[in-house]
Amino acid sequence: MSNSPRIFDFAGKTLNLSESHVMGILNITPDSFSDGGELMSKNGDVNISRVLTRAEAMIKAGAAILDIGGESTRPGAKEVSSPEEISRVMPVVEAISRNFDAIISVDTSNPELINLCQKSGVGLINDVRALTRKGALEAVAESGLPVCLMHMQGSPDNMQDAPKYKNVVEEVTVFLEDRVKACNGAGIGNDRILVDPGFGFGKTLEHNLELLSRLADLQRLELPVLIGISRKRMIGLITGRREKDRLAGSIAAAVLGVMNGARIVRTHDVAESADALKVCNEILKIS
Ligand code: 7PM
Repeated sequence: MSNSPRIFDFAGKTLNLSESHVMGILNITPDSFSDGGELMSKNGDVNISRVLTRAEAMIKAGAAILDIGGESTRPGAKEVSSPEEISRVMPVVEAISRNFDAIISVDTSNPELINLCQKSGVGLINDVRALTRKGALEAVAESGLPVCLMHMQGSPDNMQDAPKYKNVVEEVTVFLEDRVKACNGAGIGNDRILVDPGFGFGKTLEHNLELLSRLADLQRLELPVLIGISRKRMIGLITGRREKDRLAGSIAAAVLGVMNGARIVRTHDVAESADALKVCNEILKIS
């Protein structure tokens, strides 16, 4: 964990990943009432002016990246059609790209959406399926965009049924290693890849704790690590709190993650996370 500058290029916008940064979550789905639900009206239309207000607040609060998602990956969530996902995400991408200069990440597994991202000011494809959907690897390769590869055991509709590992840290690392090789084979260089252990995606509380405790083992991949723990069930199980009351627990987990090597933290609570990461960054600088 060196403190020498480590510049990552998000399609023209750069971040120094020797420090940690906040990625703010913008969910454009009708079911995520605790955060993004109100960004869509009942009839399914995206409320662009509300999205822009939320985006601006996140940027002012310190988000370096905004992660825009139109598909719910909650356990048991219904799959969204490709045209529906595109009609949720693209107007938001275009509006944010026109109005702000934060890095735009698109949370998708859909090659048709990935194809539209290159010319729309997007800086990162964030895929919880690690480019395993047919055509996704080729679409990212062709786009020239960087990608975040996330580990998941199973699929969103069955992943929490009975997650099982012999050694969760090892299996997650090997999976990510294999997906990095697949990317390299398709022409996506390591300078365009981030990795994410996928907290809550086919993992029990114990698996999540082991991953967080040994997150530094992922440094074996020599790639920047992104984590998403914000308000997740693991925080609820530990603290006994409902989703909206999981801020303190989420911050503790984020800080532990950064001190174990994570450099991008995906979160609903940008202002609080940005303050916490400023403290982490000062410690990283002197260690
Ligand atoms: C249940 C599971 C409910 C997951 C909600 C979620 C991540 C992500 C999401 C993550 C990356 C949520 C999520 N989580 N992308 N997308 N890493 N890279 O909390 O951990 O929003 S969806």
